[in-house]
Amino acid sequence: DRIVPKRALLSVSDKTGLVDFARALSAAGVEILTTGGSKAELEAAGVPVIEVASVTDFPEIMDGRVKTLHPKIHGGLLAVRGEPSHAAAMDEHGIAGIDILCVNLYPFEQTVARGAGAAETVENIDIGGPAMIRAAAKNHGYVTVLVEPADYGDVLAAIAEPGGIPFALRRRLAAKAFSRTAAYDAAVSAWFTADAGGESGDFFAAGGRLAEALRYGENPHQWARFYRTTEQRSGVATARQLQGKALSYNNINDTDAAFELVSEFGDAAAAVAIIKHANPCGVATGASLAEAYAKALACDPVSAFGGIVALSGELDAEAAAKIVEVFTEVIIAPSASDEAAAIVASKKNLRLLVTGGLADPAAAGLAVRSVAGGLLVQSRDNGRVTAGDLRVVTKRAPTPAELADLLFAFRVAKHVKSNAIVYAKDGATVGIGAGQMSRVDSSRIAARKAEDAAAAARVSGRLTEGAVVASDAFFPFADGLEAAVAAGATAVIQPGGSMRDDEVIAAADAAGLAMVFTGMRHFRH
Ligand code: 93A
Repeated sequence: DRIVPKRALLSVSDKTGLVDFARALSAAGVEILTTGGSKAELEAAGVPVIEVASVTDFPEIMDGRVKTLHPKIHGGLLAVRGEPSHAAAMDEHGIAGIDILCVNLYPFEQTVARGAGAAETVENIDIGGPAMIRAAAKNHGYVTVLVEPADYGDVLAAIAEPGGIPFALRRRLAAKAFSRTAAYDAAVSAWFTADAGGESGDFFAAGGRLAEALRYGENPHQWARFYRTTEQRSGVATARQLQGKALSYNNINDTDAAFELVSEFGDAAAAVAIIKHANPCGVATGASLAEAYAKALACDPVSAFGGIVALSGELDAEAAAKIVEVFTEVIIAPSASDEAAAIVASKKNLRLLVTGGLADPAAAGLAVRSVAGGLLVQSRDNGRVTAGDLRVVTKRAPTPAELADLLFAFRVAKHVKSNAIVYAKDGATVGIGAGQMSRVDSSRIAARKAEDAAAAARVSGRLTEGAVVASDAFFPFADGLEAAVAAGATAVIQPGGSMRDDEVIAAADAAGLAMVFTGMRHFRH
């Protein structure tokens, strides 16, 4: 299944690595066909080439719009080697086989990105390139197709092996080739539909630009890709990575959760969120990022190991020094001081991402998930409860300090998988219960986590004593509230709206708790 290539066609817009690749092919005895611009580059470097125009016996015409669109090229790419009728056609029409196709396309995406006008953008829609790429990829049984310089090395290495390029490599490159032409056409289509406005509801037109092929998905046996949409939002998709290993699928998912959460607290002097498995294991506000980080870490120092840390402001040296003491996967912040970046640099693998600003929690956007055979698309949860939305339902109203913590806890709960229970005190979470099927289990877990944190910090007494508690959805029974009372909570925030609200309110009154209803639910699954 290996093939020793005899002829290659090189036609590239991005000429990175072209000369070295062509020179190595030539040295391996491969004849090189090429188009105008690529030819000029190769000839200047002294690599022997044959112009496509001399093979087709037809000049490049119409400013290059027609240069490789010719049966002598496409026949050479598509012929099934050893098939008698194909061999006869090659003989009859003087078609020689092409064994390697190396094409990267007119830079359509970059042309759009730099805001070029319509005429220039249209001229950058490559027609001949995708046609050849698709032909070569279809015929991967015989042809090797390369669509980016990153693959030049692998192909040269395979040519050097006995027997030449193996089927497995040709197949892998063909798959990549088709995903490249698909992404390219998606970009073209998105540009055409962008004028129609986002309200048309064509979700696919809004997104789907391949940003990166990831090493694997949630697990190593799953493949994964990262797509960027046209939504202009500060976050992991638009961030700049200053250092560290490539982000994994799980890193991207968790970093998104962390940054979306910390962005809720843009009004605080400083805020920090630490995320593990898409749930926060500690969130806090403070006078400085270092203080907020210490408070967030104290909530659940065990879970924070290997976590993602999001900060609401510029990463400074003091905060950076504290964060690098704990094994951390990713730090994301609006910016980082030089001193802080130098501290992070002491951990080679630790990724540092800067976004330029916080995300707007109130901004509109889309949230997408897949179901078997379909997609669920909804507007993102940009609901935000403020003090004016709250309705006091108990005899006692919350104190100003309780009120601040209630709003803080409810904003955190919005970012915790349901059923979510969040205990908070002094602008920091002290216990988080996430992702349980019953609300009372989440309540118990949150209280138990707070006990663990107290033990870890050698604090006597319960961290939940005098804390407030938030629930992402209403308490269906009084038991969830009674669990909060048992943990020592003094105030509760929840949407309300249960059939048994009266029982829940009565239980709160009996224990002297203050309770407020938000009227807004924050399920998150
Ligand atoms: O204008 S095209 O759509 N018509 C063609 O026949 C054609 N053949 C190759 N664009 C075409 N190409 C593209 O030209 C390739 O995809 C590549 O991006 C570029 C290389 O041109 P040059 O070698 O002249 O710089």
